[in-house]
Amino acid sequence: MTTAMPVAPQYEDDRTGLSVETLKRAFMDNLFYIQGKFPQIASQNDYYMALAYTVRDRMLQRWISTAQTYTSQGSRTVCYLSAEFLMGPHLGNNLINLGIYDQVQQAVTELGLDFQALLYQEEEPGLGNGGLGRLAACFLDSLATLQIPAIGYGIRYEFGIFDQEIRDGWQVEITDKWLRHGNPWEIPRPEWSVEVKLGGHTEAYTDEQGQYRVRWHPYQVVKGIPYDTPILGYLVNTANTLRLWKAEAPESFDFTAFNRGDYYGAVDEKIISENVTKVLYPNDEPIQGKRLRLVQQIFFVSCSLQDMFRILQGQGLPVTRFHEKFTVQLNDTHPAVAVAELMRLLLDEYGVNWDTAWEITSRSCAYTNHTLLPEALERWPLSLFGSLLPRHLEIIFEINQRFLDLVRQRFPGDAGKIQRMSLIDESGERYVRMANLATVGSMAVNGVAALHTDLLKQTVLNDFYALWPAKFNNKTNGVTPRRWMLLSNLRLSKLIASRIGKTWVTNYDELQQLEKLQDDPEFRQEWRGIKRAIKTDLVGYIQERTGIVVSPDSIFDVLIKRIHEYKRQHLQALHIISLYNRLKRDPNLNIPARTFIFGGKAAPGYFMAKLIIKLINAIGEVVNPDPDIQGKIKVVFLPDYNVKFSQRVFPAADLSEQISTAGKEASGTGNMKFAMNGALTIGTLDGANVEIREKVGADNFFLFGLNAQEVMALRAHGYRPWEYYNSNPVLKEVIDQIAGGMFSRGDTSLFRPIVDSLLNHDPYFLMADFQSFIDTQERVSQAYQNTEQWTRMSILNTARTGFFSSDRSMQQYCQDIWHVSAVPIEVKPYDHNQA
Ligand code: B1H
Repeated sequence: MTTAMPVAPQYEDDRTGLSVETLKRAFMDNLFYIQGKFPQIASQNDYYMALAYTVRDRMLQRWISTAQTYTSQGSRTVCYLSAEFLMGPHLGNNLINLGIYDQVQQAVTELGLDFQALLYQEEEPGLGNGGLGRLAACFLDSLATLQIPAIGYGIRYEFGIFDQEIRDGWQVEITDKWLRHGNPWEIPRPEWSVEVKLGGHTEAYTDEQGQYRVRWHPYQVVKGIPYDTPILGYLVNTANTLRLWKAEAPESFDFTAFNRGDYYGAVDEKIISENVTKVLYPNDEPIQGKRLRLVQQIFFVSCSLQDMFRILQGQGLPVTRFHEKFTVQLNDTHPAVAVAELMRLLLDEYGVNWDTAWEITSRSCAYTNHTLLPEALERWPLSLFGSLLPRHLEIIFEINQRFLDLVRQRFPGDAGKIQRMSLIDESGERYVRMANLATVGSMAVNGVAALHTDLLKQTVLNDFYALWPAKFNNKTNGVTPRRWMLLSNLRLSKLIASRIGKTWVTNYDELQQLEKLQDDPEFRQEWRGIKRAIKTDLVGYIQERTGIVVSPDSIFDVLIKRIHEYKRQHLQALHIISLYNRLKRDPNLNIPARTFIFGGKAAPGYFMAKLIIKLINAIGEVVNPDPDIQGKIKVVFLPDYNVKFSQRVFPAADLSEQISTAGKEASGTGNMKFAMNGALTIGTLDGANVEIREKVGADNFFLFGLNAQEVMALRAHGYRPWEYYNSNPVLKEVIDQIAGGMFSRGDTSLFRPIVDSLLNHDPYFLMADFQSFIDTQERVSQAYQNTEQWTRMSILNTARTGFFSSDRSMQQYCQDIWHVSAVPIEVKPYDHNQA
């Protein structure tokens, strides 16, 4: 437009200004113009929305400047493909990263509103199951903070992870309607919609140049619409994009059905298409092999890759430079079909030859493995895969043939290797192996903790490691100190800042300066005072949610994570019962009071996990009201564990339970959040616990149990859980009490599956680790009584865990895998004349 436009106002702009007065005016304006409400009738949610829009306005300029800069500079960009992004509430985090938390708090308070209540009003986008999805969210925060051009690509599930209620001790799942009040953080971009083909058949033909080509005639087409959310870095101008795809029916398909007079067919088509992004599969770790899940995968992968080609072409670059412009990180195998889809786009849509297409693909993709659990390694029945993705299956066969030729050349006569490394599992019903596809099609493969990467090389991907040792690398996970310290533990962050300044928030090494303060009694006292204040807040929350009264002077012993047998929540249950037995016998036993706090969701179809929840609640019902033990033990199962709730719990913990069977937990990230917030860990040598212990020092970590080698050896030599039961009277008593109905009002069948599993198979070695766990818990109790010493250990945990900042993880990915560098953003003031 060249005609005269209004000139930019000279006074502080209501959409960008940061003074308290301007913030107040902008907030009231948004209440009026966006929510259409006036204070007398405005709901808490109206106020939340008005505030969210006020904050979003202040991000938009940065977001647009960032996009302009990346476009004009043609910046190399990280594309992080993940089926899950567990972002947690945006509002508080955006305030922190914008650096306007205090002003906004003041503005809202001066308007007579409860600031914390408004933050709490936000319905969190629960678009993930657990650690894997939350890791993706931490990575986006760090990438923006490091000013790295990055796009997070995923799925805009209409229903995220279910809400959990506890009724009569059992988990009940409630649909997560997170979008019901609208989502102020996203902007739909229908103009960048793309189409994804499914089903049908392929047809070979020869093009005008005499080239062999393939045409795919799909049975169905689904339209993907991108929804963008800005991801702001901490105190920088960079605002990257999280782009999530929603599925809809393409209009053209409706019309064909309409023209046939098939109204219901047309509507069906619409419903079928929209189902694609309806709901997140709520299984953490084990996969289910459902057709719709594969549709979700190809849907978001194809949308995202097509979007990258649109960007590439928008910058006037040829498709053959794809790998220079983009690096595509596959977050586990859920997006692994990207290898085949990128090949297909290059071969069939852009007419690139095979060798060039393969070169581009295998130089673009990199794969992160997150699990060694055999049942969690994704495989798709060949028949299902081929019926949905006939062209991709052809391409996978071709990749496989070429790949196995290479293996035969390198390892002649090794038929076992061929069988194990093939992209197709032919041992029974045929399957496509997604981990093998991802490994073959990637330039780099990484595990998520040092031990995990070692085990990956030694076991699951050992053959691939022998073939391509240089492809394998470790990238230990991290968590963002913005959300997990600044935002969730503002009081501790302020204490730290009062002594070492504020720059530790982005220079994680600086936390080490706290080490010397361990000797400062005044600092220790302040440290303890903060912990106690936070615990007192949690006491109120626990009472509100469960009615259980607990003491802030007890040890807050916390086990929060998805419920899974390998994570061994039931080992803690056994410990509680043994402690209860001791106290019943000797009520004057000299041990500090403990509050056992649990939280976590079980996959809806995972019977044993649900029974473990019931067992924990059942123990609480017996123990909590028992006058004999004088309130020395309280057992609390807090319902509906999610990001929002976890932000209250990590800072309040004294003891972090990281008790998985060694070799089973790839990394863990909750373990890092606890340690950074000054909780001590009781844990096995599993996942990142190993590195946490190395960093904080063995004296400041409560180690127990078998290590991964010992677990494997015990399994190999024939493990007999019965023997532990027979030879350990403490353990025997506990098991007999569960079996005998002590926690089920005499019902001896209710917990039988747990007892039987432990006595007969015990695949996660609870019986073997029991005594070591009990003994170590006793050491914890003793250590807690030395208050000064405990505080020192707590300070050292915070001081020495800066390494677990996701900034460090992201720097390592950038250097070793992605080869991208920072692109600082200058914010141009909004110019009405140019708009
Ligand atoms: C992790 C998963 C996972 N590993 C399948 N694997 C899923 C697998 O919906 N699915 O099908 C969902 C999730 N999640 C976790 O990743 C590991 O167990 C943790 O140890 C690790 O810290 C986390 C992040 O790397």
